[in-house]
Amino acid sequence: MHPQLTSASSSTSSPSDRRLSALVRHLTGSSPEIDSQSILSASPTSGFHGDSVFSHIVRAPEDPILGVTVAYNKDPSPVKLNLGVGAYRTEEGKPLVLNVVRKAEQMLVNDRSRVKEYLPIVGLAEFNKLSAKLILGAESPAIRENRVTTVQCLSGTGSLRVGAEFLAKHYHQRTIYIPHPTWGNHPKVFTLAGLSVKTYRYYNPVTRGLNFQGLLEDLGSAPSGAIVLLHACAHNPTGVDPTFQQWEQIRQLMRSKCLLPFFDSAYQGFASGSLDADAQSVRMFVADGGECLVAQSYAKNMGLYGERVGALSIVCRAADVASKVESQLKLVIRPMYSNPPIHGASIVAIILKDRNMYNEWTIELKEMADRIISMRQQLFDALRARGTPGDWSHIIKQIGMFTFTGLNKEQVAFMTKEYHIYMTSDGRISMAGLSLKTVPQLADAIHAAVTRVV
Ligand code: PLA
Repeated sequence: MHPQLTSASSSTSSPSDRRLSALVRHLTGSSPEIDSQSILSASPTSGFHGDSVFSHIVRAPEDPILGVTVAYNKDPSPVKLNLGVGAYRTEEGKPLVLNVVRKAEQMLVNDRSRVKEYLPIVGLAEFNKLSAKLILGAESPAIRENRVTTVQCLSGTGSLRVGAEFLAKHYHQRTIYIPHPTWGNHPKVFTLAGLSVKTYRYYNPVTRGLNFQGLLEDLGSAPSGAIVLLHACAHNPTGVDPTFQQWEQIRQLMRSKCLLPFFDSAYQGFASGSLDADAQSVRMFVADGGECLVAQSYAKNMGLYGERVGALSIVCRAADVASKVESQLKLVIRPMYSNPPIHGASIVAIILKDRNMYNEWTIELKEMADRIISMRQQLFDALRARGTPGDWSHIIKQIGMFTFTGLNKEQVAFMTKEYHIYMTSDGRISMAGLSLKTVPQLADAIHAAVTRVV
């Protein structure tokens, strides 16, 4: 043993103190050798007094949406059904990888010239251009005039977060109005980015439709310049969207008050089956020449959930502004995750730039949307056949991935306990997780819940 270590082994110091001082000497260079065995053998608590430095930490609750999957995974029942997270399932209840995505991946694998170099901070240039075109339309004057900056981000969530951080740093109004209710992650994303979150009325639980009057009143009394989060289509969780005429009124009101639109487009193509129809709200706001932000996700419409592919576009009034905005977006992204992943964005770029691949995609997308729509009819018919009390027409009126059933927390808990059906406690069900085989099970469960649990 090194003499210094030996001398440290006085009878007054404990073995853990000795290990510690040996480590200090080693790290400061005063001891070239060290009894590494004694350090490695130190048990986690032996050298330090008291508990873990993290022992005060309280257990956080599971996420209200993703936590449903955690509970579902723990259930050993063979009939369990997960209608919590919005993830598309086939008629056989399996996750779906689109054929066109498999093809694109094969092309990527076969192309030996492809490398794994870092992408630029803003991501894959081709992907960004094509993404802007997809949401704003091929003929968009804003794109033609170079007034749009688009950066590749980590799916819809990452795009919202980057946009929010940018606004918190550079926009004069720090308040964002989000609909009530909205996707549960919205308030967290915006608050953590440094914005102050307020809500505007959106849903009327009595009509199970849009509270249009409330929406107009709340946006009408928002301070000038405030940011407003709008679901581009297929509002989550309500499945209720404004009509074209209502969008037009919202646009006029927002422009007259200089409210800044921040669109969340997580379901383009999923609401109606048409990519263009589902982008109408966004395009209406861009057509008037005004400014807005759009967060896009390819999780649902291309089934790229875990690849985390999305884009943030900021539409500006002038090209030089857009280019300065982009320079600042880079400063937001670089310290956050440096630059985005390459694989998913390459898949999207291959599909969007080739006419045949694109057409194939739209067919597969329409099939998914149509299957969801047919599940609405099936569930509605099944409840009617059972004479389930209540008006269930909202199931066929609502759009997109979810039905906001109106079932309360207790009824949801009952359905999970008695029927092994998993859904979020606000009564939202993912229609994309249903199949012909499971509709009767869900209808039985809803019937029992509304007749037995008040
Ligand atoms: N915006 C809205 C309105 C969403 O519903 C979701 C996903 C996202 C953004 C983010 O999606 P992404 O980051 O995966 O692109 N909402 C899901 C999943 C489908 C989730 O909660 O993360 C949901 O079940 O509500």
